[in-house]
Amino acid sequence: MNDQTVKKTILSGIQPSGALTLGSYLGAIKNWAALADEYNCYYMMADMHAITVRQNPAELRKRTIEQLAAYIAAGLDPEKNTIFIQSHVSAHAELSWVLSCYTMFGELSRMTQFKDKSAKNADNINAGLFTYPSLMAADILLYQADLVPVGGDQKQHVELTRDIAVRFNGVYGDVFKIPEPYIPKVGARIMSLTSPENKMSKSDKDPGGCIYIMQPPEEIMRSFKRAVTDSETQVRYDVANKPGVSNLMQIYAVATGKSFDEIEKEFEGKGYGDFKLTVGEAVVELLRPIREEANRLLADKAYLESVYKDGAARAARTAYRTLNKVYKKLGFVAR
Ligand code: ATP
Ligand code: LTN
Repeated sequence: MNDQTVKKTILSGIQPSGALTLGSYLGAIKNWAALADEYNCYYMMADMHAITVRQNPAELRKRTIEQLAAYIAAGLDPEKNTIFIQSHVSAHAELSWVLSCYTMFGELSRMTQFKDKSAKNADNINAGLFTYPSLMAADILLYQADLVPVGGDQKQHVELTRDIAVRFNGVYGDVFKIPEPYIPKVGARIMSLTSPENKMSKSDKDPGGCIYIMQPPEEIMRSFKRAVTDSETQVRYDVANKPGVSNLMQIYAVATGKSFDEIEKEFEGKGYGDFKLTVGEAVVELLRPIREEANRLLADKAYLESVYKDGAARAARTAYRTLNKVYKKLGFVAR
């Protein structure tokens, strides 16, 4: 038996719609690197998803490559993981169309991300923003993924993918593997440092609330010093009453591996000033090697190009196998 038949498959992706944040690192990427030996892994730069919101073309191109460098710098070995750019494997667009015919208007209307993004982009509520989950389902189902490692905000999309796959299989037999979301216990929802009731998000209009993977240490420290806390002085995990402090505790816990109990003890009797500095320093040290390695890789464009070309060729082999099967089941005449 070869690897493909023994190992389970993983697929995930991130849209190059902005600089990568600490949220996407802790919620998603950090967990990916550890899975390479156990699973057959596919990770992509979801550039096709990114254009559901208007992008500057030069920026999009640049960010896609920066995201690739960050993936590798965060520990994704291109020899062990298939890393590719979504638009390079046209099977994604093709299966997306098919699946949009098996996705219901009502289902898409219930997606919280669609509701949030329509509110934020009221002048551009385009059809792609609405059918975004059908493309995401295509991404996942093309590779017959067993697991989809994402942050908590993407759970609803993975659940819809399952519903679409079950519906399709119900009509045509066992075509798709039914995937499961894989969400970290801690770090699945990192909040903004300035408005801890909102998710830290790369397209956030308030950059002070966000920490970026590639940000210099001084800026990271400045953002942590300004982080919103509350009028008490006690470091205690209580999301409902102390959202700012609980968010900082969550960040510190994932950065250091400490439990909430240990953190509460560590800062007993100390003020928030000390606490914010310590969390900031832990994040600086967590991100430092990633930033340095990403910058080193970005100076070697030929290497990065070889990674995404090789990735797309490998991904396409699997993707077209599934797409051909789907077309046959649907009754399309073979090309
Ligand atoms: P955008 O603002 O463009 O919607 P985003 O910053 O919300 O982007 P995504 O590209 O949507 O980030 O997410 C990339 C991955 O990181 C997804 O798996 C997502 O669930 C996860 N993720 C994003 N933000 C966070 C966060 N604040 N906490 C934990 N996980 C997150
Ligand atoms: N929608 C995801 C990005 C994404 C994705 C995927 C994640 C696109 N396709 C397939 C997992 C599997 C987001 O992070 N906003």
